[in-house]
Amino acid sequence: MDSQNSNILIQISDLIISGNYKSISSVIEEALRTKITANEILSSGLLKGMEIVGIKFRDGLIFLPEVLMSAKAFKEAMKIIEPLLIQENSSDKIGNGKILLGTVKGDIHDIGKNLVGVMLKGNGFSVVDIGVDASIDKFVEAVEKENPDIIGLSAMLTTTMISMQKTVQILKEKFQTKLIIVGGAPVSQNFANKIGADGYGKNAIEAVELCKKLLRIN
Ligand code: B1M
Repeated sequence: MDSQNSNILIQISDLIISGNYKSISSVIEEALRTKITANEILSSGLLKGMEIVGIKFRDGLIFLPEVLMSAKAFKEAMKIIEPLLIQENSSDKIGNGKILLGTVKGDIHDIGKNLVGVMLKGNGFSVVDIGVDASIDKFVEAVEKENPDIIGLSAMLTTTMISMQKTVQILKEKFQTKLIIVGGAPVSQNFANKIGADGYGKNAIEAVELCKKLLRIN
């Protein structure tokens, strides 16, 4: 990558860190004009920036209002690159199956879940997203209405892992044969095994691979 491209990506990461949601769209447009791909913008710009936001927040260097602005900037950027990400990550397969996604009760983080949805769509899955802070009842109703092939639960807080566990337990009681996958920063393969989920995806790419594997799609 030439130095002009890496400068723009650093600029994008800095705009996420500073939560500059007003300027980010024009810089993303500029990056696309210089032929930087949406995947590069995501991984080397947006996600790099958000990682630093997380570290600064953890270390008490920034506070909730700043993190909210960073999240807003991330979402502004995603509005532009989402269709391109779907294109860049698309397989020629269509009609791979239906995935129901939601962030569990008590948790309002949705950037990671949304990204999982984008990558799934790019790989021919249809996605039904029930949003954040989703109660067990909301999951149950959505499963009854949508009859998805796989239910995907996201949790980003250590405190909401218990919500995830309860949701998986009730969904498994009600819909014995439905496949359930889980993910999110505090979640691990061990935790997934412990709560009886059928799979764990560390990131959006792994989530797609997992859905393909569970539904036996090559
Ligand atoms: Co919050 N937050 N936050 N936050 N936040 C974290 C998660 C935290 C790690 C920050 C920190 O301390 N370093 C920390 C959690 C600590 C813990 O519990 N271990 C934390 C905290 C404490 C909180 C609050 C409690 C703060 C407070 O109020 N005092 C509060 C909780 C609110 C609530 O949910 N009830 C809170 C609030 C917020 C904001 C609203 C300000 C905002 C969220 C905005 C939004 O999502 N719309 C926010 C943000 C932005 C973050 C950080 C900085 C970034 C999260 C993010 O979007 N990452 C985060 C720190 C961090 O993670 N580094 C943090 C980018 C995203 C693409 O990655 O979400 O990991 P990620 O998703 C990945 C994978 O996890 C995986 O794939 C995704 C894509 O690759 N994945 C799945 C996710 N879901 C999946 C599902 C799958 C498979 C894979 O299958 C179904």
